Amino acid sequence: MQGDFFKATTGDSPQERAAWLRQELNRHNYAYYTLDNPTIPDTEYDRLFRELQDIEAAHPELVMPDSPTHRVGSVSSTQFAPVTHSVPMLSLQNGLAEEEVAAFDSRVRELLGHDSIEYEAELKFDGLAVSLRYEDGILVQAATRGDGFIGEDVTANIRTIRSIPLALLPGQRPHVVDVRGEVLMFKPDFDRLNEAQQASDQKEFINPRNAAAGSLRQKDPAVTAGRKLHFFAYGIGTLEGMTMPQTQAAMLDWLEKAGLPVCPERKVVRGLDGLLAFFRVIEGRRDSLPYEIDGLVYKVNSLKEQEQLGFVSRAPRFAIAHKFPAQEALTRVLDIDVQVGRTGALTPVARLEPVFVGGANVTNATLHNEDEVHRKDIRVGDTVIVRRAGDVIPEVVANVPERRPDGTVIFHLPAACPVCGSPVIRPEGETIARCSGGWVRCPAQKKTGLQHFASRKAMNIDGLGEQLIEQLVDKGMVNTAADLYTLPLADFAGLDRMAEKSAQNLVQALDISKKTTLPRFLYALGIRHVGESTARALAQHFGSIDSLADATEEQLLEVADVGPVVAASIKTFFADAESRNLIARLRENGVTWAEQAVQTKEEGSLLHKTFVLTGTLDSLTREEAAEKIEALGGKVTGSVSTKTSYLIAGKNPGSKLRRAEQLGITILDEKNFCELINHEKSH
Ligand code: 9MJ
Repeated sequence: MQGDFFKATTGDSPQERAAWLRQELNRHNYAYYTLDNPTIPDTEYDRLFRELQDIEAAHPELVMPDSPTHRVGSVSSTQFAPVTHSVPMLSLQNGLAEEEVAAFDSRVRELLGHDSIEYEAELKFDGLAVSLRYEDGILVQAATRGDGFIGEDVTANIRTIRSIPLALLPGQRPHVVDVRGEVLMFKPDFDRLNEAQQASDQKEFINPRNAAAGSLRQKDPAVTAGRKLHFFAYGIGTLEGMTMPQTQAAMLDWLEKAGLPVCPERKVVRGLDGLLAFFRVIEGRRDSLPYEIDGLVYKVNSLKEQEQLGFVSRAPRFAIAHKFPAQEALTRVLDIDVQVGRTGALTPVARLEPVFVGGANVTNATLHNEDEVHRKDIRVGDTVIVRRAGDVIPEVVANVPERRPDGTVIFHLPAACPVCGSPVIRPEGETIARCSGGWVRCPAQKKTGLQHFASRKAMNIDGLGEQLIEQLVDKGMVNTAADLYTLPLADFAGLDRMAEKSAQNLVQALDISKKTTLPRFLYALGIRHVGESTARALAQHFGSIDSLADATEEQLLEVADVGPVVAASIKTFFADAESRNLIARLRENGVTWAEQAVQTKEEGSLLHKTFVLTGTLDSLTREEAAEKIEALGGKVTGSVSTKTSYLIAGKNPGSKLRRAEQLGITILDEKNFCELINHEKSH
């Protein structure tokens, strides 16, 4: 769709198209590099750029002196003094697919006349390329890449970056060295910066790269100093007074030895297979890296061979960037729907023209809440930047104001629930608006509430999914969770796409689910703010549902992790006759759980110990492990931090294991963990 969309705005002849592309690309260049305010995602820019390159290749007469294909990077602004790079800072050829990397490898093999090539593989940082000049070991100048030949003097700002040494280490001080690398902003610093921008009503940055660029190109170095920037070195331009190392790997080792930050995630590998294997390792770790990368860079390791290979037009022949699928793309908002969640929360959702981003087709993206829609000013008809990174749900990052059609209207949530028509209420000072119908009147809340009730960590009713619940509610067969346990087999068998056998299985699953635990039951009730871990804490503290139901606010506040908001929510839930009635009916229909031993806050041999679980355990599920820890007074959290006491690592552990290793946290395998629990139990 994107191609057609853009084509529709221009003429058809190659000449007209090329002129339009030049104008567009120059405009985007200006917005990107000079204003630090990109108007389109990189992928879209690259697409337009490649289209212009193709037209110019087919029609050399159309090549114009102002063509952006003649530049490596940007137009310099007048804010900073120009710096001419003594060795140009070139860009890299891009490989988006394995075939392109394979073609690169065979080209290199052919040109060098070897069967297999030694490469140095490194990460491709998504930041801003700079060149740092050290004379006799002292940082004397720092420049951005600019157009590759002339950059901008950003020395004062670069000096504020703490990881950049102002002097190289003694003994490693050549007469002149230009260090090439990337200035970047780490993800947590980016999040903090945007929170601060939002709090002070300033424009947020679209991604860490733009934030890094915007921060580096500040007139006032004090502003740059306030933004946490980092630097990774990956190359050398000019070098005088020292012999150049013989390989890329040795060059990086030397840079490190001289006191410059070099990313440890790098590897010398052999051949295409070696490159692709390292690519897959890094791909798997990408989301747990604290900074953004957009791919890997492969460089022929021998510098002599690099020289032999030389350059083609704008890029070296000895290197290629193997890029991940883009995480941002451009598409159009077809509509803004409003979804009603389990607790009645109304969430605006953008329905999008389908777009391939982050390795998947995206058709919807959450807009979170009404304030967020207004802050980003997203309207139906807008062209927007959508982002889908890792496992994160797709998000609308920003709109592209220039592409807004006439006649768009500001979005507002409806005054009545779109599902049940009950009034929508948004209390003063809250961002979330809710349907006031509750699960009794609002089928949307009823359905999502039942889905939650049946979910794996709640009553774990195997086979009772979204579509079945939809039918059960719509046909009026189920009104509350208690009704699930009274339906005869024949009723289930009569539903769409429900064979006799699946109906039998479902009845059996319902039967099995009746025997549950108090924490699961409490969690299944869907009390607002009572997640799995709070449910476990409440069960341990009160021991029975009746004492919890009768607890005063003071008693509730005695439970670790229960604050005034949670306490109020629990009180409200049990004050409602509907809730008490539901619990009574579930019990009448056979839902039971074992009595739970009451554990007070002061008891438990694992008190004040914090555990994190990763990977799969053989003898018990993660929920069971968590129950055991909490039964002994310990706490289970989701992420590793300096406060973590133990990491329990099962089979196929995730990135948490590496983080725990980095922080020096005690790591237990399943056997150690069971020993710890049994030991503590017997004391
Ligand atoms: C990035 N962006 O991380 C190069 N790069 O080498 C790395 N860029 C590069 N190397 C030669 N790791 C030109 C650009």
